[in-house]
Amino acid sequence: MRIDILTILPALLEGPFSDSIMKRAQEKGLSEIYIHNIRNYSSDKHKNVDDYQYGGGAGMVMSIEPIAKIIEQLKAERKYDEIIYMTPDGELLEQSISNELSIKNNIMILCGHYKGVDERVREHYITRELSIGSYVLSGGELAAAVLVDSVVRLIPGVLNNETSALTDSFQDNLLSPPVYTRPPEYNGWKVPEVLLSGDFKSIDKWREEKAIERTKKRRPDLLDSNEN
Ligand code: 6GU
Repeated sequence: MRIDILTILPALLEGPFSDSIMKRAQEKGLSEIYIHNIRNYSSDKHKNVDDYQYGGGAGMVMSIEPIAKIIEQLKAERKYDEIIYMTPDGELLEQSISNELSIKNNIMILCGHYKGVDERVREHYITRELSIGSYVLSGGELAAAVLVDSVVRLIPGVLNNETSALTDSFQDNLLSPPVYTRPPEYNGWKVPEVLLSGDFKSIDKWREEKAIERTKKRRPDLLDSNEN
């Protein structure tokens, strides 16, 4: 999968993809991530990428021109399955959306800033708008990093069996059960007996019960959505 991210703050995206699973996915050739600095496409002599909004009001708006230029250029090179705009007023990101995106070939992601982007960009180029939660971030970059991480780890071959995405929280609308590792007792705090029993049928049953119990307590909304 190829992912192109358009941003005015490329430095914010240097870290998240250069370590751990995201790094390995790129090394294995399973994902290619390109960061494009929108400012490099500004024809303005001051390299401006924003302007005052028509009609007045506080806050700058990201201009259409440099964004259109880079989108047109990338679209001329290959077909994009989705051109996503990261914005707090977008559709709420859920595991099902990440699953859907993980089987695409080419995705473009535009990171919003200031008061947002000129509406004509959204009307004419954007195919999908996503938010990562009901709170406001300074820009779309951290949200884009969250989206890309959640998608790339689902690409077949990125995770090995031990870290398989199939057992993740949310994949079956359940939170994960508690986990333990050595030592079996620390400071008098014991690992549940059943996990040491070697009886895998009982262990599976215990894990399922705990997953349901935890979901009921912390995210009952997930159980409701199972019934739909
Ligand atoms: Cl996608 N962008 C911004 N700026 N804030 C957010 C968000 C996105 N999702 C949640 N808050």
